[in-house]
Amino acid sequence: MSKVAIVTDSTSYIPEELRKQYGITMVPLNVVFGDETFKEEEDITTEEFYAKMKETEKLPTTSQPSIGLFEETFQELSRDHEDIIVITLSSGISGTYQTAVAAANMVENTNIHIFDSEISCMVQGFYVMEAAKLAQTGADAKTIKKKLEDMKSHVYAYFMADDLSHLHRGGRLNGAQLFIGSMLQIKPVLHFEDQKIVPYEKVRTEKKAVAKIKALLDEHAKSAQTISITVIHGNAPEKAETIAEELREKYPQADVYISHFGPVIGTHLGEGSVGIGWCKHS
Ligand code: MYR
Repeated sequence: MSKVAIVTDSTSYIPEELRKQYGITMVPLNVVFGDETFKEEEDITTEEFYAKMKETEKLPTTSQPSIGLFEETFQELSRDHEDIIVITLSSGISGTYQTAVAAANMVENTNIHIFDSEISCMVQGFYVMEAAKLAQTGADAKTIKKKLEDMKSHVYAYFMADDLSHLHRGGRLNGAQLFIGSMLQIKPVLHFEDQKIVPYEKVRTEKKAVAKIKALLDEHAKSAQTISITVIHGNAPEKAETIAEELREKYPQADVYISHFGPVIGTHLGEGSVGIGWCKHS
């Protein structure tokens, strides 16, 4: 048992086997269909979610974990850990970070550190996995936090939403006012700036968006000795596999994974969305 417990929210979408192997505790966000609330990963799988999306007339919404759930999780972990490091999705798109901070203030006898990943999905997962691996080797909280801060300048993610109206409707698209009317019809490349989602480049088609994202990756991947890359998809595994295969061939030094936009993020991006995230190690 390591001294430092690692906690993440569900939107890092780290598979359960990996969470078990690395001792990662997951706190789920919720997806809400009408009057039914599902904790993602626990009450609804990604497959069930996308199937339900097709049947439903009223689109789902999402909500952050309750303060009580965070407090309960922290109380439990505080029994046998001196420190708890919590890695959340970006504070600019969800209240999860703030709720974790408020819950941490309710727990005594343990140092709780809340880290804003400023991103989400398996890219947030890069931070979580690194922290968990360090915790397992006995690293202390200060060392792990320093590593997480250092990683921020090496982590990138660009993505496109198949249907921008979901992001717009949920109020999670910033800086698009100037061309929002036309933009709902097109596939701009999106990214995070100051914790928020903003358009990076306005392109018309998915093909062009993916080509742009690959070009942005190339700037880093061609000079990297080691790089982790994740191709993220919203219920579009074939699309992701094609991109991943191409990247594996082009960058033999890279670890290329496929990951997904689960229920909460899928609610905001829609089915068919894709993204690429990477973390340059050297
Ligand atoms: C909540 O209700 O608190 C959750 C809100 C989640 C908003 C998600 C917006 C899309 C994020 C895309 C992340 C792409 C990462 C590569």
